[in-house]
Amino acid sequence: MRITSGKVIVCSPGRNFVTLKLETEDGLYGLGDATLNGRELAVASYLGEHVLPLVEGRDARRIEDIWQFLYKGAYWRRGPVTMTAIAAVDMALWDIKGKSLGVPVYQLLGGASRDAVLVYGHASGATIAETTAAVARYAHRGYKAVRAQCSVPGVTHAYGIGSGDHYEPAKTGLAPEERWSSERYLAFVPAVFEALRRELGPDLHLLHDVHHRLTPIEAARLGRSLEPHHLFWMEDPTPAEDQDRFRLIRQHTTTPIAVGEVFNSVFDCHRLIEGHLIDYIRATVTHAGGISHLRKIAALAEVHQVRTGCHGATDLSPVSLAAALHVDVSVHNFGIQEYMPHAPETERVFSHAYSFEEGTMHPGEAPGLGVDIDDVAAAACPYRRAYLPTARLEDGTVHDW
Ligand code: EZ4
Ligand code: CO
Repeated sequence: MRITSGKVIVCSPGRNFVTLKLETEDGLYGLGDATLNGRELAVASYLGEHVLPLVEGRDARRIEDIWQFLYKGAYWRRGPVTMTAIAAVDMALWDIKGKSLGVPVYQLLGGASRDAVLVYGHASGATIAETTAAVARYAHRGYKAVRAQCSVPGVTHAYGIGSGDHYEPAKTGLAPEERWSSERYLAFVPAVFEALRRELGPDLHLLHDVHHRLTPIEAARLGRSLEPHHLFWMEDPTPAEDQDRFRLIRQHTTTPIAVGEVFNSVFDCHRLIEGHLIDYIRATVTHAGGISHLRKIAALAEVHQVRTGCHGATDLSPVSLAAALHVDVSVHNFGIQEYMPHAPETERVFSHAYSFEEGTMHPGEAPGLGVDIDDVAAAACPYRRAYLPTARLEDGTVHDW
């Protein structure tokens, strides 16, 4: 079953997405998500200029062989641009294989390990009262797990504060530079979770995203101060370039640790996993080399009792969310899946078989990944340059956003 052509579709239905469509001589096609938020055209170019000429003519059934060929054959290994492009090819090939065999992809991954996939939603507010009301709205909609972010007094931009129940960090045009104070944040956050537990009780799973903004010792302090409010996890407490630094956080707190939405291979997290320094690995399909590579990360994690918690923000397209759900429902060591519903404009371009019910999701029973793209609707939404924000400390020093 030869791959006859590949098309890179760049569109902006509410936000930018890069989608790969691989077609075979049998008339089947598969979709892959190649969206790298704020760097979309770099991946589109890498795919179009370098990857697709190597893929056309190959046997679409040889998913692992094509993955290894694109990874090892580039000589220049890893990196988000390269791995996102490989991920898109891999997703499209799993989609094709599922369609050719008439089964949903999760059946090819060992079948379902659970009936449905626990997901968490994103709540935020300008004040503790607003944040509590936002979390309560999610609970009323059936969510069993909610991420809570709150504006910090004296900080002009805390991470993760949306308008209403919508949060979208990328901004059209050049990136805004935000100001940040870890001191003000650390002094304030425990009160947010104290109020949430007081108002909403012990049952709801509460999550929080630090977004890489603390030093290891600051993160240790935060984790310890949140212990009475028993979080499901504290996410990305510190940047993970030096994986061993997580040992310090681990030694100081029982608050569970999740990390890895920016990881792009098992080599970014094998020390974290083998050292039992984290509880959840957040790598996801699009940015970590596709279904094939994410499954290897999940397998290593399973050996060390680390569970999965795939990134699932709106900058991961419905193709990526579907692929994550097929992995989530099949791997034994699934933990939770992030879920931000896509904008109505996005839903008009991408139709999907996955569904949400009572705080859980299921990938559906459609053959392949179960997502389709409306090429005409996509073409009506041209790319618009957009960047993620950047951050500086109060004295002007560049900080992690
Ligand atoms: O900032 O997806 O947990 N979710 C997140 C996201 C990320 C964006 C970056 O592209 O941290 O909101
Ligand atoms: Co995050």
